[in-house]
Amino acid sequence: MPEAAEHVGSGKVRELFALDDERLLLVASDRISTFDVVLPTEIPDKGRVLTGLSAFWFARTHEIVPNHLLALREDGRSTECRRLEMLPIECVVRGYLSGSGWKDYRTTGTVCGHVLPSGLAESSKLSEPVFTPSTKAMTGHDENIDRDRALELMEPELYDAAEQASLAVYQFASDYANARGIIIADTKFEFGLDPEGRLVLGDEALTPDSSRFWPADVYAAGGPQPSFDKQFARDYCETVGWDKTYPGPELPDEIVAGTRARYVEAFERLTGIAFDDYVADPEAVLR
Ligand code: PZK
Repeated sequence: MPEAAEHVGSGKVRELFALDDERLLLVASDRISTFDVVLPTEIPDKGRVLTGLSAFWFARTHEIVPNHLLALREDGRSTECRRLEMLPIECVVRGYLSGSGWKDYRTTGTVCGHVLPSGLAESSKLSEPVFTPSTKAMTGHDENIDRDRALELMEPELYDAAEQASLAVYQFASDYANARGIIIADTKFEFGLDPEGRLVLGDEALTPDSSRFWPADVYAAGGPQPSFDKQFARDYCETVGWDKTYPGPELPDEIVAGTRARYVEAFERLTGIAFDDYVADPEAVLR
């Protein structure tokens, strides 16, 4: 943990500290949320898995769009990053119809202004991935918006650049993951501007917390898909009759172990690096 670093923000399962005027430290905890509630039980190494995966993607996509990564700390869960002026929208890309995309399609036939073909089912693969931005809600859920609504918040050139970068990074990662048996159904990026006004990818990228990861071997459109990482925890939560409001249930040891194994499996399949090797030397994901 940083000595005398100012705490500047909290996510549900992450913390942000200022290192100086130009740099931030992003720290990923082992906390897990299901049904939007952070559970009282931690998943050992979850923060390391997500930090390592995000750094892996940053190292492999920086030629598509520059990113905020400066360094990985020895603890494997902390990322030093460039301080940016963040855009006012969340940059979501969907390759499959799920979550709010499926919900919007069912009621309107469209998602964020994209008119989709009729007859699609829940979890259907889209013929082309679509850029479906949302507003950043501090409380409650982000609201899907179309291009015109986004242009009330930002310049069109910047919107178009963020859309193009989002689609390109998603396409790269989606193809990469698919070849390793993982479907990235959708993902959320956060971009910012550096002091020179250049578009830079920030936050965490292409992790199971910022994306839907589905196991490709059991994929079948027509209903919800199991989550690659959280399915054991979700299934357990469903069996105990929890009403999905705070506080959530404690997870038993076998659910913790099974969930940890799935996070580690996603890390190893995608990076091709043994998780123990990452823990011994986090910079292994950058090479
Ligand atoms: C930034 N967040 C969200 C993420 C939290 C909060 N590189 C950057 N420069 C400026 N601001 C941010 C970033 C990044 N990343 C990100 N809020 C501000 C967030 C994680 C934990 F507490």
